[in-house]
Amino acid sequence: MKSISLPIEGMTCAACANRIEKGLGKMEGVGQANVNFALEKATVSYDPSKVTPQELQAKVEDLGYKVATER
Ligand code: 9UX
Repeated sequence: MKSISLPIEGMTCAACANRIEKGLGKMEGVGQANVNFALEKATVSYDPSKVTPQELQAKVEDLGYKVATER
């Protein structure tokens, strides 16, 4: 498992963080997904043979938020 930190933009209430956690957590190859609303940051452990950082980012965007940097 690798771990990545993604800066998230566009979360306007704490439930947003939960939505992202659930969405990422359901993905194939994702272990733990933690989203900190105050820090606007997602920390995700994932299996790089099953899922890529690009796919994690795409998921966040599907949910209606943005990842602040390209990865
Ligand atoms: Mo709060 Mo976030 O009502 O998508 S959950 S704004």
